Amino acid sequence: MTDWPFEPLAFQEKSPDEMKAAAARFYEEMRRRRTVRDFSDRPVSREIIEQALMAAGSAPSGANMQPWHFVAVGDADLKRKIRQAAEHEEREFYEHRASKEWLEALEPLGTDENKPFLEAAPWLIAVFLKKFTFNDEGKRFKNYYTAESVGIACGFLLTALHTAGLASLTHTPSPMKFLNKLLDRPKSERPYMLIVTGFPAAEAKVPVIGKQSLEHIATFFTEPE
Ligand code: IYR
Repeated sequence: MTDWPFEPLAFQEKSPDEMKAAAARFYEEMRRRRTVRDFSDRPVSREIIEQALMAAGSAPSGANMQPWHFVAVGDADLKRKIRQAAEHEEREFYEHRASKEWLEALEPLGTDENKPFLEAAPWLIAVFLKKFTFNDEGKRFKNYYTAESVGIACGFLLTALHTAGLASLTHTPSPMKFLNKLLDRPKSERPYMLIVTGFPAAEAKVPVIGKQSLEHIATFFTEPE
């Protein structure tokens, strides 16, 4: 048996009606979230970003190692440097690295190597995956299920930003190593995703794309009625 202290779970039970209503309300809220690529330069207070990052940091993780680090960039000069580096990699991607099949898959999204949103949006949040954690004495601890954990934290973050009334974009310039250098993060951290957030531009448009039906994405095995 573990000696680690345990405490009672602060579980908030809902009535069956409340459960149904809450589940439906959440779905309605989340299905309205769209990835936005046209951002306004309208400022967003640091406090909102901090709250969203705290929600992200509350995510479950392998052995509770919390293998993430978030760098929030609101500085215009740094955003410009990130844009320049990302566009450099993206130009390579669109002109050489991407397969024909990949470019065809991207066609409906209308993306290309130009990333003006990296300067226009008030905040860029670079998410780093920590393969190791170092304690105060510099001892190295391995983290577990890091990709799963950081993916979940990013899901929490996107949900928190949307709930706060912000638009967001998951941007994955590839490779992203330049983020370590520009943001002064150690080699033990792998850049995982660049999340762009702010208000959408007044004229922002999004592609007409659909989501698959429940029947398509899920299978149930239940007791016979
Ligand atoms: N990283 C490139 C290409 C790209 C790839 C996927 I998969 C997308 O869903 C969208 C874009 C870019 O950001 O343009």
